[in-house]
Amino acid sequence: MPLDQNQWPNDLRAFWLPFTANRQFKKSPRLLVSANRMHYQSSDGRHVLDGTAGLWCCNAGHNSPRIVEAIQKQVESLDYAPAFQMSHPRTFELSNRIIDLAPQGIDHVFFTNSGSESVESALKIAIAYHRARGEGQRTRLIGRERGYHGVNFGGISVGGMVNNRRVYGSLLNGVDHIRDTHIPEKNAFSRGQPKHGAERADDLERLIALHGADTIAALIIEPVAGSTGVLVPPIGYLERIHEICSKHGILLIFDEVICGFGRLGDSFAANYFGLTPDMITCAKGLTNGIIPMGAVLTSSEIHDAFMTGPEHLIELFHGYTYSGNPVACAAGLAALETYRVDGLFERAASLAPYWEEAIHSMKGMNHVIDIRNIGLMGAIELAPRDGLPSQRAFDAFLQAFEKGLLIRVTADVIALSPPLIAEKEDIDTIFSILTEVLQGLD
Ligand code: PXG
Repeated sequence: MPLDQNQWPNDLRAFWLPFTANRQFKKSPRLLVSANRMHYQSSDGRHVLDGTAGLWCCNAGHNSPRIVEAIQKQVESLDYAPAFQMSHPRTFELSNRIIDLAPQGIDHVFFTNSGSESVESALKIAIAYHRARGEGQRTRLIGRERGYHGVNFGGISVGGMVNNRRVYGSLLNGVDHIRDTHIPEKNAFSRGQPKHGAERADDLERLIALHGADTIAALIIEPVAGSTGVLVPPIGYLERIHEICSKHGILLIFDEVICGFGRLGDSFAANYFGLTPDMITCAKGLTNGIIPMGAVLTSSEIHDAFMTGPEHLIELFHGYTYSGNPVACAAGLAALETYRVDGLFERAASLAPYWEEAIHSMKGMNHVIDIRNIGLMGAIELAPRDGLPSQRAFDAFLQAFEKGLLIRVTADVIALSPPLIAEKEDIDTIFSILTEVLQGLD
């Protein structure tokens, strides 16, 4: 049903939309008014297939009844409990459920409210950890070019997406970046992990030689880079990164805000790739995107390094008012239960080959210069228009939405990440709409 006239906002001026072309948007707003499973309904009454799980977060689809009910029940019994020097039972329950899903050796959970906060928390914990064990000179943080780690100062400092950094001054000092793993001249149209590029991990050795390992606290990377346009790690790359970090006592942080909770067909990318980092940052799918919540998962070694000194003193001077909010915890518990009962991680794994076939069937279409995929995520990269980067993909986004499909675009890359409840027919619909869009795109 189209939106009732009385519900339509009469003035769009006050709201400043995040990461949005505000003036274009306000000329022709795109409003979603309800959702169910794989579909949104737009304010003009159209059904829109969700090709992106919201913003990579609604892994169990929309308005999942178990999660909705859990939130309703929780808010009726305990709305809020102070997060400092107090807690409530659900924080412990949820931490244990998360740890059950994490690789062996990851045993502790620190709650935040977003991916950006998870990243800030992990970076601070890394520096404080080294200090706690007498290596206070290890303060340097390393990220990777084209990395996305949220929008706070730590995250944009270790991040490597130019537009997110360049107007914000000098950022954190003592940060450096290894090269990204994008090698289109060798790897274009790879299915799953590309063959070439494991040696890009050795770029970390270059920075170690430059700065000295004993000044470096941590390396943070996305196991699969999401926001920059789905860059899948070359075969052997992550293993080499893990080995170099271990050799030099550098903490390895996997930023799994996108990969976590089933996107690759396993609980975490760490499990998928069979590697245990020192910390994992997550958010999004933790509550199926319904209530903001994030977390940093750490090894016992990191956690235990702080558990010294007099017992009445605070060990880590860090936390948020809403760390472990009861309603968020209820949403998280219900989301994890839904993933388990409905077998959604396994479902993603079993759909991945179909997904791969479907996305690679777009090869040869108008403007397509690369296609990348892993698990239930993928990207179709378009050649940019001369002198007008991003415009062609943005047009594709607008046209897809008109035709009833929600996609994400970043520069000239179309990124896709449907909810893990997708049926094969949904996947077919995604690519038949995209085919129509690309055929008509100049
Ligand atoms: N780390 C990673 C790896 C992310 O992908 C964040 C941190 C920050 O999370 P918050 O919750 O603070 O937004 C993210 C977020 C997109 C898109 O379409 C990606 C994100 C957010 C919004 C859009 O690529 N990733």
